[in-house]
Amino acid sequence: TDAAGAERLRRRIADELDHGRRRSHGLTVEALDEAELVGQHSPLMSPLVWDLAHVGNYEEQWLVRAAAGQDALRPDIDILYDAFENPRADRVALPLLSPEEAQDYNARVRARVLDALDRETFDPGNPLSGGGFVYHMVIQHEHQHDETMLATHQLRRGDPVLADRPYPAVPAGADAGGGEVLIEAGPFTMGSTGDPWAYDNERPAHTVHVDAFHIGVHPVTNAAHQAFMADGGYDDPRWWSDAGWQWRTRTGKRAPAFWRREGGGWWRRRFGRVEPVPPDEPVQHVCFHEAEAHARWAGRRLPTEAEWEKAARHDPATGTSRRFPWGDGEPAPHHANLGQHLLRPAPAGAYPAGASPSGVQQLIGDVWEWTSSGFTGYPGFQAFPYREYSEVFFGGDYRVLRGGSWATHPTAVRGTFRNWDLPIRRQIFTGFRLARDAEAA
Ligand code: AVJ
Ligand code: FE
Repeated sequence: TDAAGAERLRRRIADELDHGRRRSHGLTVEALDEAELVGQHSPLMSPLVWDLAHVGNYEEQWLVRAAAGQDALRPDIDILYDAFENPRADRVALPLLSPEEAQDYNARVRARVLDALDRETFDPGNPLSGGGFVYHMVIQHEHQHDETMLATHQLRRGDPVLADRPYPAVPAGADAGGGEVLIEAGPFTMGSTGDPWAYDNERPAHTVHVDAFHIGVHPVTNAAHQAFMADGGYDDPRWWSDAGWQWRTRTGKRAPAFWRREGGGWWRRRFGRVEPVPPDEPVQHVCFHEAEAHARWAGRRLPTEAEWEKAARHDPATGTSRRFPWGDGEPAPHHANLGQHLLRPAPAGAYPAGASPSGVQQLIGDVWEWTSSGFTGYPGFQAFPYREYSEVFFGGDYRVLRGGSWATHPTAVRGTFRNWDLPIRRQIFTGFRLARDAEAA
């Protein structure tokens, strides 16, 4: 019945809200002392205590005020936690809530939300709460900030505070090189119209024709990127765009972020631990320019956003698009490396069960993948419920990232999910995959 469906959805939402908050606490008040929570670990990032109260303030604005129609608890702090009013580098100087005040505020907001949730009907005629949309938006928002907080942790100096776990067992016969597969020319359905988790920028579903192309079975590995480096790739302007070469010369970078060379090998710092760079893991912490240069050196290019989504979702047998590469079912641990279960990508070949119908692996999880596409609205795009989530970024100097990383929660990624960042950014958990045009028949 409808009543049973609404009750199931209320339970799911309450559970996911709780999981998100536990995760936020694990990255803040349970991990670090007050000085580290209020301090600035990098000018690229907010103090962690800002993210903590920002997710509570967002929840107040969307679930307490907009969805439940209640009066504001703390209208006075909206301005402090408005991302557009305060650039990240400036947030440390604001009169922010202390960690204790933030936890207390967030708990008061959450109590109001859970109380209102009991009466929620998810009326399909309500654009905000129909199907659970605005609750899903708030759940995803907290997990997106948790991933951002992990990037802050990675930039932080000092002893490790996050528990590490070893690799999962890589299935026997896994091929880390993986080769490439051909995706035949033809139309596919890009984006989604009815998904109650989809953000405005994923909508509406529309048909896109994609020419035939080849795409890598796996993301590019550390070993492959070291081959680019060993061949002088960072010093050869032939492989770089003008903007890329400017970045390369201005910054002097010649390796992914957090790498250093020592004793004839490459080492990396990962959440405060220094370890040899593992050859079979997808490379991460590379910016768009590095990805593009590597691809050109390899005689390849980055996939477009439409190519990436077709490789991930299109089922040639039925002509339909799936929610995930493996089907429409929710991500399970054997499908993909998601949810901060590991603090790292898994080796190439670790998730054969997550392959798309075309045989492309590790599209979801491990590392976000740079595409060659700028961030724009699909035909018929309508900003909802606010322009500042997506629309204000359209047409800027951003590149679309796809697929989520090991740090992305399963609720905050799917085959249609679109992320974006500036082409110089590399503190995020981002790698890339190679593609090329198919020869004309
Ligand atoms: C979609 C990851 C680019 O973190 O800037 C968080 C998500 N929007 N709060 C970001 C977001 C509002 C956004 N990205
Ligand atoms: Fe936010």
